Amino acid sequence: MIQTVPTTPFPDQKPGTSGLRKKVRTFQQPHYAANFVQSVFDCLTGFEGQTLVLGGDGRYLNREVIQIVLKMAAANGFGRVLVGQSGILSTPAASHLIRASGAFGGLILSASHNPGGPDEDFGIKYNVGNGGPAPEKVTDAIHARTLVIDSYRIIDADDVDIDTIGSSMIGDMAVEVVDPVAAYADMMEQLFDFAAVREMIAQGFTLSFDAMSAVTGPYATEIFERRLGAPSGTVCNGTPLPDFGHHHPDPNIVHAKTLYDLMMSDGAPNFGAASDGDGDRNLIIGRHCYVTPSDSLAVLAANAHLAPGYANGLKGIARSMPTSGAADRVAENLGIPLYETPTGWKFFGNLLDAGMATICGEESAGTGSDHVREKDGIWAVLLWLNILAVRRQSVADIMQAHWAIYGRNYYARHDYEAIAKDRAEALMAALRDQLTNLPGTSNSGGRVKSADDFAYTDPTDQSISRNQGVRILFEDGSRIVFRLSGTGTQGATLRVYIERYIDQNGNLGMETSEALAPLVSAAQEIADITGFTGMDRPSVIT
Ligand code: G16
Repeated sequence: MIQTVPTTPFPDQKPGTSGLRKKVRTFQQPHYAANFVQSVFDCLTGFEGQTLVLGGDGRYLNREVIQIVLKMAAANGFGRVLVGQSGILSTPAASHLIRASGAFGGLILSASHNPGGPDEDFGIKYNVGNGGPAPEKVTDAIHARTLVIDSYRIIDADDVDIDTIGSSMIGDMAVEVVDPVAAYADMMEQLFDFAAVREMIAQGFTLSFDAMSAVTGPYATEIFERRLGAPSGTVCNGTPLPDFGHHHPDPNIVHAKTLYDLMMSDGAPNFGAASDGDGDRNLIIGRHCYVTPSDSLAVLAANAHLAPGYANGLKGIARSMPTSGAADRVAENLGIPLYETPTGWKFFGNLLDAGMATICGEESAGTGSDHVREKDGIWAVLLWLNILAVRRQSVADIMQAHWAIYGRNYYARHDYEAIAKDRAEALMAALRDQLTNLPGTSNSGGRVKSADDFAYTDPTDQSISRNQGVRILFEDGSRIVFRLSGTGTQGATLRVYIERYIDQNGNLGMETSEALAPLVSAAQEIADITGFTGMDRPSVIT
């Protein structure tokens, strides 16, 4: 029986860079999740009788919210829901399933790389029919709806068995529980030369993949161990756990420290990689050689033609503004366009749909292509493996060879976490006030050439996004970018992105911290980070 449940709005349901992310306890308030889901449905038209894809990264609250969504989808008139077995679907696999099944859209339950558990984070994200995150006009409409919602529709029914593959009905709606891995793994086999990678592994190439007790465990085990023949144990932390085993499932050198230490040790395997909570981010480390996400994008773009799925070349490369310019040089060399977008994968979706770009990437460890409309951690690992299988060089040798052609963009991101929101906003406002005065002045980083607040005009629909981060550009091509994170759930996070370019004839072998030291001082001088935040050093450097 369909029930219409009266409710009152929650004032804090504004979706961020990728959906609504809040503490689990916030989501546990009566009606909280239902209000948001109904607000999403209220902003959609024409979904009656259509298919919805549903799944999440297995974090705490995943199963409960899956049941709520199933009953609400039935009450609102969807014809069918495809749900990943046990509620599991990685973000890229959900994107693929939406596209492959011709679904109207999908709900992905995840707070991505944020920790999980009763005291940690949960999230709900709506993806549209192209498989990508809802565009800003949709998320704005959802937010507006959350502020006035007064009821939601739900079916009074028993919970559905989501652990057994097969079909059942809730009211008039079919629920199909599907294997979350198979279709995704099949797509990967189409894109990459599995035979070459299998042979490389059979000949003794070793790898270690850290699934961080998050969603990629089942995907990695199927692909790396079963289909590519890597020995069992290649995948570490391979079972998705509701609290990610107390890991912080953010694949960077701080949170994937065990992998990092292994890769820097004498007994390091040839290749190490990790992915995040929902499987869209990646970390790549060769033996004794960490690869920054910005460099990884550049190397993948320069070598993508070595994989069958990209043998015809790339149409274009897109990167988010704070991502280093390493990929720009590759695009120039290939004679293809380079697009610089604001942070947020949704900005790439339009370019991919329009056939303007093939490969996209972000400094925040996201890389992907036009095979889905999300970034894709396992995809990035497989493209690296395909390249290694063809080139038969170590990761370190590939990096050296790359810099010798293109020069090196030394790069680091300094995060100042859990700052009081008003202090962070005051810091950004003070920076914006200086924009016109900075050009021509000098500081530890050298002479400032220009300074602006990044704005982007989408070439596909001419929509404009303003205030996307303050950029300080120096005369020698170095750059500092200041931006507030859109994904934190506690106070504000200030991100300071620092980049210095050294051309092919310069010193390509410096330590990153050494290369960037003058710019780190300049960031402090320009933004008075300590004065505004009270912090004398970043919480995390990646
Ligand atoms: C999300 C978006 C990414 C974006 C990131 C930025 O990542 O999908 O495209 O780069 O947020 O995070 P922040 O605003 O904190 O810098 P994810 O992996 O959290 O979905």
